[in-house]
Amino acid sequence: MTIEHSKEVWMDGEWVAWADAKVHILTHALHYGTGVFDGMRAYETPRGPAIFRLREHVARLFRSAAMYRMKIPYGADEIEGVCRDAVLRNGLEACYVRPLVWRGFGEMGLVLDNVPVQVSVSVWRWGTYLGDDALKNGARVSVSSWRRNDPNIVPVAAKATGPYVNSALAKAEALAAGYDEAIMLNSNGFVAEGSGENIFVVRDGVISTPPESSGILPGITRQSVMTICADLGHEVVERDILRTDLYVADEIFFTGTGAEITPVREVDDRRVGSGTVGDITRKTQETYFEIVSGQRDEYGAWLDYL
Ligand code: PPE
Repeated sequence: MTIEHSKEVWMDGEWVAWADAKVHILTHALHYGTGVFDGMRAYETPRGPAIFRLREHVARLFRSAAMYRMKIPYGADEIEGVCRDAVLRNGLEACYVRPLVWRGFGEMGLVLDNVPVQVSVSVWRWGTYLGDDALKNGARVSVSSWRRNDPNIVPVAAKATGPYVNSALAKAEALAAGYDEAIMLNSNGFVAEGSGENIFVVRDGVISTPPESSGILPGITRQSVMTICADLGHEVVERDILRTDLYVADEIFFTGTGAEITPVREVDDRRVGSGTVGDITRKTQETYFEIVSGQRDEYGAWLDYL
């Protein structure tokens, strides 16, 4: 589905019209995938739009850039300011915010250090990531034949553009087979994550999620959900998860900026638990939506009001 056009994009210090936000065909990142990005959501609240965990997302952008030997020619506070302005200037209440840092036009070939680093921030309206039905009733997912990127092949803790072909192949395979999303195993055969989400598995009241050392993107929603679940009184453990753990789970859910908290109702055509959304998933999702919409003062520090 093509996205609805917004008004303005910030590119290298200037606000440009949506239609003019263009790059040269010899952009290094277009050929070699040499870019990093982040993604956050702005939500509508009673006090106007607020960006969820803006500071943490921008900090991760800088860590991603460092892993790829890129020096962002702006400070974190400047990028945070641009993200805020982007939402306001585009007149959007709820939207997705995408800072992108890429190797631009200059030198070609497999060099990094002499190619200029460019930066943009775009915003657009983005609905539910896996569909309204999946958000409400759960997604149908399959274990991918594609393994997750390995941290000794490309940095996986960085949110980098090129390595997302791994996710795109897994997602395309899942969609072509009639599923909503893919779950990828890592090169050791343990569950890593979805193509664009972290994963949580509940059994006998204990919530498990793969550790960062399993080669996942250290999700900001994941970290938030670990806090929410602990605050709700649940034990959360980071441990290696087997594919078969998915088949005997009581509940499974995805977390991500796009996916928010999406229940999983089927894995490889096997029903998860009773096949309906479980209590822990439901409560966690409800709490998350209350937090992002500004209804939970105790989590107020997670919202950056514009
Ligand atoms: N793992 C992967 C592979 C991933 O892409 C995401 C975010 C996460 C985990 C969750 O991270 P976080 O958003 O910090 O909780 N995926 C982005 C995908 C966007 C896109 O499709 O483009 C997102 O949700 O913004």
